[in-house]
Amino acid sequence: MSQEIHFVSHGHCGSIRVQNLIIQTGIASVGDRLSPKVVKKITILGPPAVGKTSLIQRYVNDVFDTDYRSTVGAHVVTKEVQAGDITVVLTIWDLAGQPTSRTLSKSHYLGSGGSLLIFDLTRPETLEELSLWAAELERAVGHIPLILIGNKSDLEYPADSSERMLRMATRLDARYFMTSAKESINVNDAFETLARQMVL
Ligand SMILES: Nc1nc2c(ncn2[C@@H]2O[C@H](COP(=O)(O)OP(=O)(O)O)[C@@H](O)[C@H]2O)c(=O)[nH]1
Ligand SMILES: [Mg+2]
Repeated sequence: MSQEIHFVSHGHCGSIRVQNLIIQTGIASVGDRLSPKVVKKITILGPPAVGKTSLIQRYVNDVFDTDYRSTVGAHVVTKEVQAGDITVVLTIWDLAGQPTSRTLSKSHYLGSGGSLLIFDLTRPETLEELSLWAAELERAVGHIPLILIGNKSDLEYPADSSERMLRMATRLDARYFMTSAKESINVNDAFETLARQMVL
């Protein structure tokens, strides 16, 4: 089950809604059993056009579209996933309006239980830019579970990409995946690995 929340300004408006979600949840029924239900915020970070919105759309709605540019302001979607005995309600915070790591409002990072750091495998410079995003995130919320994602694996990319990705993952203490939002490769694995890391 998924639910979309759109709003035009970030900050209090967004956090109030997320808090409401926390208040409303607590116990979920899974089959004939009751299981704990927790809400976790994950932030999706990375430079423009690496495929952040496409990965979220693939994971939450299982679709791929070539144009998501119209979104204005913060954009949050939710999705429930099972991690062991725990039902995790992921509130997934996309970036909109193409902010940089420094211009992104601090409220966007606050409360994050985990983060997906996304780069474009076909543009190696986008991997290097993730250092800045990771630094700003850590300044705001300390060290949290991170997944490094090299997206667009369906396209041609430089041969040394996986080596460079592994080095960055080691530096960030992150797990890593090569994904394609277009061909639906590794997308569920990446989100669900993060969900498990946040609660288990
Ligand atoms: N070939 C390919 N294109 C992708 C993939 N993911 C995103 N794109 C394209 O890359 C562009 C930017 O994607 P978008 O999700 O808007 O990036 P964002 O700015 O990071 O949210 C769009 O034209 C997408 O269709 C992918 O896995 N493979
Ligand atoms: Mg986007």
